[in-house]
Amino acid sequence: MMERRQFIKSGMGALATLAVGETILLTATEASAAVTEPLNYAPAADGTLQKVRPDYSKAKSVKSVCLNCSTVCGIEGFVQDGRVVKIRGNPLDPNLGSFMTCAKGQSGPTINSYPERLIYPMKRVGKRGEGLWKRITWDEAYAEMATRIQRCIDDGHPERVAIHQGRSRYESETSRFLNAIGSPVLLNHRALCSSNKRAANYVSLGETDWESIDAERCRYFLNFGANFFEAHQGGLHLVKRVTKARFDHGAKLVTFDVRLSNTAGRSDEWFQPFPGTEGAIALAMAHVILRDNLHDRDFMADFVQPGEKQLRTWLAGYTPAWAQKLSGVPARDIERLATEFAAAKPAVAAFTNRGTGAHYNGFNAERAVVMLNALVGAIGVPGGYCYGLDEKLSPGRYPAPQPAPPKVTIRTDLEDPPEWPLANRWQKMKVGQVVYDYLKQGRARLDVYISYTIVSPMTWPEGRATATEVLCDEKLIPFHACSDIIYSEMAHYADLILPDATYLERWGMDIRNNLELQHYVMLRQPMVPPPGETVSFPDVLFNIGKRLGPAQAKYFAFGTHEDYVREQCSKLPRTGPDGKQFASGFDYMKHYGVHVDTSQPKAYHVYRRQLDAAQLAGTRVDEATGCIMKADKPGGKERAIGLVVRGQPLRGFATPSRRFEIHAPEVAQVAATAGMKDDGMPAFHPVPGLERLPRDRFVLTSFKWNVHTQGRTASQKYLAEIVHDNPMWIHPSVAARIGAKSGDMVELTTYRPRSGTVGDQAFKASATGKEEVVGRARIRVFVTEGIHPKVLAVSNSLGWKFGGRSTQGRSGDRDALLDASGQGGVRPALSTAPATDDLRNGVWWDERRGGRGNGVNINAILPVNPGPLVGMQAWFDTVCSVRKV
Ligand SMILES: Nc1nc2c(c(=O)[nH]1)N[C@H]1C(S)=C(S)[C@@H](COP(=O)(O)OP(=O)(O)OC[C@H]3O[C@@H](n4cnc5c(=O)[nH]c(N)nc54)[C@H](O)[C@@H]3O)O[C@H]1N2
Ligand SMILES: Nc1nc2c(c(=O)[nH]1)N[C@H]1C(S)=C(S)[C@@H](COP(=O)(O)OP(=O)(O)OC[C@H]3O[C@@H](n4cnc5c(=O)[nH]c(N)nc54)[C@H](O)[C@@H]3O)O[C@H]1N2
Ligand code: SF4
Ligand SMILES: [Mo]
Repeated sequence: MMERRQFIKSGMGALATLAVGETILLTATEASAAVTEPLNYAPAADGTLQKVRPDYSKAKSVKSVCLNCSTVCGIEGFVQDGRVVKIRGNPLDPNLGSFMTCAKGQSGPTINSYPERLIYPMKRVGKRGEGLWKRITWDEAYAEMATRIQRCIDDGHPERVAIHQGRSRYESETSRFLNAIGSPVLLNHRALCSSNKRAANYVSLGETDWESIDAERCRYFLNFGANFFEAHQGGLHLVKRVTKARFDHGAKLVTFDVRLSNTAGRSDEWFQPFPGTEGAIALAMAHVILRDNLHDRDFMADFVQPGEKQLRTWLAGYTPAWAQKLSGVPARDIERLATEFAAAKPAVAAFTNRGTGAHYNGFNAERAVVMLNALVGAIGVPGGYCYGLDEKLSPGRYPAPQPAPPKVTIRTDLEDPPEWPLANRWQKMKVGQVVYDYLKQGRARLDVYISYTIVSPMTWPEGRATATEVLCDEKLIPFHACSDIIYSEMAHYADLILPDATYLERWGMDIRNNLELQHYVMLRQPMVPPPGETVSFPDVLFNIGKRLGPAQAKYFAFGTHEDYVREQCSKLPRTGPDGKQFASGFDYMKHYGVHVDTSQPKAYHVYRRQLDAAQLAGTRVDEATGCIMKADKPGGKERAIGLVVRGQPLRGFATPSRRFEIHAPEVAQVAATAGMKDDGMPAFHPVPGLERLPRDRFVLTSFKWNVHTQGRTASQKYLAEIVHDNPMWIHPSVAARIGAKSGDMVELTTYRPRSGTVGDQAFKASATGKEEVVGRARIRVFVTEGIHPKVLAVSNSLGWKFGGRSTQGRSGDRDALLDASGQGGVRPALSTAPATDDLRNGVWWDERRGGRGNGVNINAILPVNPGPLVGMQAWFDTVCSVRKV
């Protein structure tokens, strides 16, 4: 032990002074390299931290894009003395349209100077997961990765190289890298996030994964499980417009959430459905709308499949009384809400988010909600359920440097698992949560696993069981390189750590749906240079690419990521909206941060657009369906490109029938290939295991805080100060039952899901058919009326084991944390600035100092549970029991 200590530096603070070739032991209690004092503080003469008042008038302004959540707001940063001292919104971002940001946006710069950032590339020297690292050079890191990847290519197995990304904004860059080497295995997080919602929009509308509600003009919002006042992929943008609509013309907001979220609390009416019954409520509303003839007869006749008559028959059994029995929401309220919604048509919107989607039956439930808009003719109309066109970084508008590698065409089970045939149907959504099980089962083999902005041991189901087990197993993952900004649980299980630049220190193009219904694009540019030896991940990939054989290297000859982005901007205008002239599109973007294409009208009534003569050339009309058919080439396969409506050749929807598809024959066909029976209608399927839930069993759900984003923000101390622990919300009736009050500790036990009801098998169904425990956790409770009596709710984002003192809730001088063996902390001589370190006394929630601690990671005991067809993780369906300890 003594000998070992002589060459091993210990603790994260030591990282800052680590020389190349030196070894460091990173223990579970400490995390990374000291950089500078916290934002807006400076060390005084006596060594204490003093708040300094920044003078923004002297600061340099840099436009960029926030990425503290997936809403990606346009921002403006103010830089002084090499530091970002302030962020505000960029009003040119059409979605944001103001100087406002949320609390997370404000705290973004704190991550730049987090005293425990990773700043050097490091190579593992002990056993994987032991935490023993050697500082290496980037040349060594690139060479090692290039050699391993080249071996896969030379062996004819490029698909053994995978990139696994969480909320990345670099799909264009990562795809280029994998296309160059010939691997299709770009794994992502969509099945954990929103794949049911995306699939539902695609099935119904045919051409978008995401609605852009024309909220400012909307009169009635029916919100099924979106918490857009706190979370939501675009929440800030929606809140602004919903609020305006309510003030301007008294728009009504109705929310279905099992929990009194901030959105529920700000709604005109809040209903708490039994989990997984949102689809039933939507179907019953549809029943009422048709029964009482409140629908838009013309729109349905012209544009909806199936016809009104068939739909009436199909909906007949889905009565409000039936939905009340399942959901607990009173039938009279379902009747009333349906009537109000239809009366306010067409400026109305029924929409969802994960409260509806993250269930076994989420795909159909989402479809049923989207259907409500079609029944009342609210699709694509002012104030209604709209959608934009061209919301991708298409190479036509944003060209990538040439030559670009051809798209890889091979498929593998890992990125395209055959059990979930709708996962990759419209866009590559994958079924990320089964990846580790597949590796375990030998269904796929990987030689090189590159992880980027993902912390599966924290944010994924069975994170600390299956994910960690596989990440530790060198037979299953022979080599793991992790790009991260802090020493996360992902980095801990890597062989190579690739320290990244933060979103305020790097380049990138960004785009998302625009609630103003026009195409736009944003530029992310470094506000300050990346610290230490951190390198932006796309540059890491490009630098590896340059070291591969000539067949691959030629795709990376263009230069750096900055050059890549410059090329992507090359077709953008050079004259600004205020008449300013620029030398290039890149310069335009650097100045404004945003470009909005105002040359096209707002995307209302997309489906009513007329087909022009060129589009109509060589077409024929199918008499039975009214579809305008065209072959892709002479004698080639015909497909519908439009619809004849009242004698006019219109574009219609981009579905196979060119109609809004409530009935989607494609879903039925695809389901059959996977051995499932499905009639192609958004029928209601109860969640297996949640029907007739025994009195002592509950449904465990989770939710997101307004000041935290997934596994991204716990290291931002100002946010961790606001929320650092996550007691479980329980209803007073549950509290009485188990004899607990707020603040008491309880033991929570979770159980594996049972088989499904539509011919499918739960992915990891209990083998015996009997109740099987997934895991147990101890957690404090918060007793509140604001939760459904059968639901227990715990937030995610917290309970880190690694990541530094802010995430781990550990305060103090790092040297004071040293244990008897000299480990667990940092020797004073090695720490850069312990006296000015805000984490020293600032982490007042440290349990050892009488604080409440850093919370519980609930994902450790949530089962991997992909729903049928799309494969989205049924996060909110877990059966559990609870007892006081
Ligand atoms: N129980 C429960 N779990 C959930 C959810 C839930 O509702 N309930 N929600 C799910 C959802 S919607 C999603 S999208 C997933 C997301 O979960 P993930 O896919 O894991 O994504 P993040 O949490 O954003 O990724 C966090 C990791 O990225 C690192 N990181 C942050 N910024 C950077 C950077 O600039 N560069 C690099 N290289 N790394 C960075 C962080 O340090 C951390 O290690 O979580 C899911 N997990
Ligand atoms: N502050 C913050 N903003 C974020 C994120 C974040 O982590 N934090 N993450 C971003 C990402 S990646 C995503 S995917 C979005 C997610 O955005 P949302 O989907 O809006 O947020 P969630 O918290 O995942 O779930 C929404 C709501 O569903 C409720 N819910 C849980 N179970 C049920 C149920 O059975 N039925 C009903 N009706 N409701 C239920 C929860 O109480 C919660 O309020 O947010 C994005 N924005
Ligand atoms: S909502 Fe907040 S955290 Fe998300 S992108 Fe906008 S400012 Fe950043
Ligand atoms: Mo997400």
